[in-house]
Amino acid sequence: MARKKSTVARREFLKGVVVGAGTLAALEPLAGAARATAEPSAPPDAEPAPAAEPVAPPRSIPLAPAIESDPPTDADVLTIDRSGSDFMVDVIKALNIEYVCAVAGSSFRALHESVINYGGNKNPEFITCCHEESSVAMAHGYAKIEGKPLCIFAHGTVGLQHAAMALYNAYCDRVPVYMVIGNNLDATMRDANYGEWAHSVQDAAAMVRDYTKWDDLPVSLEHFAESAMRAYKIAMTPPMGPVLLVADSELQENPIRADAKLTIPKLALPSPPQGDSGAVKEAARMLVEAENPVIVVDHTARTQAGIEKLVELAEALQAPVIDQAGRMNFPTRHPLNQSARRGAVVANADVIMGLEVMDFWSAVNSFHDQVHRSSRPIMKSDAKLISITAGDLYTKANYQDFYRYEGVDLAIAADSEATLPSLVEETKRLITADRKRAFADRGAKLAAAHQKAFDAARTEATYAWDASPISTARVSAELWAQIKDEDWSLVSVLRHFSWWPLRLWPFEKQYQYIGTQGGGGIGYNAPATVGAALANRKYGRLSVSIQDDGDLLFAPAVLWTAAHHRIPLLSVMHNNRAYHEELMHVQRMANRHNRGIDRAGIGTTFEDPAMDYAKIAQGFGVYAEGPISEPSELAPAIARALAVVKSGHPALLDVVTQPR
Ligand SMILES: Cc1ncc(C[n+]2csc(CCOP(=O)(O)OP(=O)(O)O)c2C)c(N)n1
Ligand SMILES: [Mg+2]
Repeated sequence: MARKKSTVARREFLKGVVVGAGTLAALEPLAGAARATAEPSAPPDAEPAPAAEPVAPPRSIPLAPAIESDPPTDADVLTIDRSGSDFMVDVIKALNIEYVCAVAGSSFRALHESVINYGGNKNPEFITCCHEESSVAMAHGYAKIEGKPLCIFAHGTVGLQHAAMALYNAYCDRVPVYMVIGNNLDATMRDANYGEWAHSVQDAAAMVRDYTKWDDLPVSLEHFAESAMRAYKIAMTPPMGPVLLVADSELQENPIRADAKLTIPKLALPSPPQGDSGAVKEAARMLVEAENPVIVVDHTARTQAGIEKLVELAEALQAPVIDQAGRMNFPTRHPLNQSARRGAVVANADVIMGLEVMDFWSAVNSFHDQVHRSSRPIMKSDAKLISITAGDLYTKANYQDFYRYEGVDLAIAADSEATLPSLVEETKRLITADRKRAFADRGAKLAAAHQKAFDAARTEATYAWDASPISTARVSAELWAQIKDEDWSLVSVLRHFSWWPLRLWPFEKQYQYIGTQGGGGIGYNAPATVGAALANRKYGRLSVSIQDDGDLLFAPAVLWTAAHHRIPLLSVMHNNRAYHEELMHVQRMANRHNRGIDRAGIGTTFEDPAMDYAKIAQGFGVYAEGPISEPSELAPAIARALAVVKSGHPALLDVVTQPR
């Protein structure tokens, strides 16, 4: 068999790729993360590539003639020096993407190989995943810490099908996820031996288009570069969301055309929309004149600066803040944090302002799940409502994640965090000495109420302190006792855990809490916590997670990903040996139908045999202990597991717990 050998060295190729001047400068991560340099790179053992010379204004240099322009021969061509996938990796590098999470799939085999060899497996580094749902949920958790996406590669058919629910979670959670999928579009180029017919699709993105913000199918490398920039920009513009690029296999694998003028265009992330100045003034006037204003927050703060601006606003007004906990928004032990007193505070309010609240209706109404479902307002009938949300700028129709319509008095279609500075300024400008005195009185009462609610929560936490299985409050307290002096980051969902940490620990920093699944899809927590821990690793933060058993069972092999890639994470299991939430639903139905709850465990509990999560985790190479059912055994086990985590590895404690 004859073999063709390209004569064009990679350094020649690199000369042909010029990153748009200013591309990197525009890529400030939202969470204030350090920026990596992202220049077109060569494999570690290759001669260093010459720096691309920026030429202004055209940002492309024609490639040197390549062997691919020679007349075709009958010989089998086995090697090429420059594939489209190399250029795609340059584009991904220009986006400052640190990691690619993927289950290997031949429809993106060229991209895979280009990342690990051509790209030197650094920025991005390939993270081996065992389920595409885990790849995406890892990206979801990572983005909520880092404020920017990592990349996911997947098969365009079966891989995307596995990834779909995790994409939906990220979509509902307004989180940027950047996905590149492989596909073989040209039917005549599909190799049946590799299953390329069943793994090919006309319109790969169709199945997730309802819950992705944008997708594209670029047909040339130039097109890929433009679409890659556009996708990043769309994903990162509030309301943020997942985006999808289809990288056709031929485009990945074929040699770069000799006449291609490859350019990586500039990327400037749009500054998020601020509220109209007149509307912001009106909102400030309503808040300052109100006797009892309330601020409701949810997906509000993206950065530490956002948290601080919110604190400034609440303090200027001495107004209570109700946190619906979609993000880390407001310090939990701040005297104005009245999240535990929502009913009382909302009932007393004359002005209620929602900042990036996904479900404003539920903030001001109660809903009752009885035979005849009913609801009623919990606010005064003449209370005025203000809403500031980028959600008003973007809604799709099919999936109903936009919640019930709430009629508000003043709706500002803008990003809350970006609007807060002008709102704070206007508010402060309007506050007179008289109002300040009234606000101080209000603040003192709220501070006393906060302390009272906190004391009540502490008392509640002592109930069943010595119970076995262990109470969730005890698990929370034992964990806190050993992490409180560390730079900790709690990366898990807390809804099934009676929210104990949020009720008792002092959360202050953006990365200390990252909200929920978004779409409520179980199977999010385990991989999202690994992704968040991956983001935390370079800052030396201690990542801790409360891990529900049912959630872990969806795709437990993400534990191996954590072990293999040395991702330090302490997972303390909330092992109630059940899909307890669903058990309660079945109990409710059994009661409603007057049949008793004895059989409600059928289909909802994990007993006979109980599962041994320590063994499961150990099987994936993770340090693990358990089952731990005695409260006295918990503290020493946490200490041992923390030592493992501090040495740079994941650890899991299987703690058998009370249901809630
Ligand atoms: C993908 C998916 N399937 C099913 C459900 C329904 N569901 C909601 S809560 C829940 C139980 C989850 O069990 P676990 O994670 O152990 O939490 P627990 O309620 O036991 O504390 C299930 C199955 C869901 N939300 N998502
Ligand atoms: Mg459970």
